[in-house]
Amino acid sequence: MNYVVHRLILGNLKPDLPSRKTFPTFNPATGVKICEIEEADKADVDKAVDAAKAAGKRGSTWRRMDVSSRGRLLHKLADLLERDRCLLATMETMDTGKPFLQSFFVDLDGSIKTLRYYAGWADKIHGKTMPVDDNFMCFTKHEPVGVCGAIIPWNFPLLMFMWKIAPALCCGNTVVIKPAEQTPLTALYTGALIKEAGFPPGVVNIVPGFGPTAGAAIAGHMGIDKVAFTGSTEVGQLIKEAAAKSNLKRVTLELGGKNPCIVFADADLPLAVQEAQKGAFYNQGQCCTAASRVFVEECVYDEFVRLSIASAKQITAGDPMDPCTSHGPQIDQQQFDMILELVESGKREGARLECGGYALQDKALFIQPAVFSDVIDHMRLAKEEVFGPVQCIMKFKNQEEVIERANSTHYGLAAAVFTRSVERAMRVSSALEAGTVWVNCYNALHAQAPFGGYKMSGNGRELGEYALAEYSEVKAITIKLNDQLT
Ligand code: TXE
Repeated sequence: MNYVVHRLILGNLKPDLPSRKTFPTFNPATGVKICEIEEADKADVDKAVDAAKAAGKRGSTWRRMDVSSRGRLLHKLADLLERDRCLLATMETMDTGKPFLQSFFVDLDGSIKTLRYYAGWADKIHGKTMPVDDNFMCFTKHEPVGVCGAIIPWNFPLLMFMWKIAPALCCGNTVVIKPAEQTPLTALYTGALIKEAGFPPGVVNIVPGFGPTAGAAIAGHMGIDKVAFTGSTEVGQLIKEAAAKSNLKRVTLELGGKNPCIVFADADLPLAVQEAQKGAFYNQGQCCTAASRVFVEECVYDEFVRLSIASAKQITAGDPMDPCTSHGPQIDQQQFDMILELVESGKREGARLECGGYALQDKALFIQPAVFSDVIDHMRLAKEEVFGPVQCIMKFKNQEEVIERANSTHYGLAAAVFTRSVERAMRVSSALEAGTVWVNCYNALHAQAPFGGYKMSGNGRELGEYALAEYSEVKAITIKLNDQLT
């Protein structure tokens, strides 16, 4: 295929968009170019912001729309995703390399559920009435923030798109969203579905382009009132800086993690092995929630390592479109090289590579999942986000020690505890500095539950009721009452 996908800016825009450049998107499983995408730059972001502002201004169709109708539009979009589920899953697999069944069941399922969850909220967002001193009546209204910018990564392109637009739209905002340059396809296709669902023009504007150009233009834009970002911690810092230096727009960040997964001796060991490995290798290890530090109590350590090696050896990498494949390629050469470099650093620093950790020669960006044992806290493998299929297993002696070690990181996104003791599960999950703690499970994410990080893993929460606050302004209205009436 060699055609150009036109930018889908759904505002009142003329086709004479300022930038005419294109960029390619590749299938990471084959290295073959899928198509060219028209590249949005700063001038396009300006136009998208104008369209978003116009769509959200007082008196506009979107602002006047019944809240229940807003909810219906989100449901309609979910219906269209269900209708085109197979196509979207295929596109997602071609663009990211993730196994088709995962695209179909996990990414599409999560995307549809996120839309439906926030569709349900659209007519349930309300303020409070406060008893105030003296003769006044005071109540709050929750209003849209305005134009919401969103910058998303390549590891879950469609799902991240929905995590950003669904709460924003349900609260009545308009959106300018930039998909990652590696994976623009499902976002662009969804643009057509948004149009088909009947959202007014300009409510969602999609600007595929690169970080330093289109992304930076969003972060520093004077006309954008809030920006939501998912990506690296380094870029998260740039986003916050750009927000501070422009208009102090609100910022929510979902960044990296170095997530501890703690396995106590009383745990169901086969379950812990299976879940910890799912945590380490899911989506080729390209998850901010990846279980990248597995701490195992010393009396079950050797058994845990043995079972983990046996399990990792069973994983076969292959064509992501084949339903039997559970492991695909890394997203691009840069990520691939970085992962193998970290594997080398682990070997150099004295960790024991038990299996995998090498490039599959015939398959360009494929890495055989690696299990390292004897990883020590000071090693790079134990400190840096690998973002690849590398499991690091470490030993611990007691509860206090492991909590201390688990928390000794700048990150605080997710954590897991495996134990049969409810009391221990409660104590340890309370002590862990992480936005999410899973007990006897891993990667259990739900549209209803908040997600976000402590420390340098981010600011704010996505999903659940908590996300509504990120996309709403609270207005307090105070009315002086006639003294005679009280
Ligand atoms: O991330 P970037 P990259 C982590 C993971 C990975 C590393 C690098 O450790 O190895 O980040 O990945 C846009 N202004 N995560 O380079 O650059 C970019 O176009 C505004 C964790 O892909 O942060 C893309 O849309 N935007 C993560 C998005 O930011 C900019 C998911 C993410 O890209 C920009 C992905 C700029 N100056 C990577 N520069 C997670 N939390 O799930 C780039 N972007």
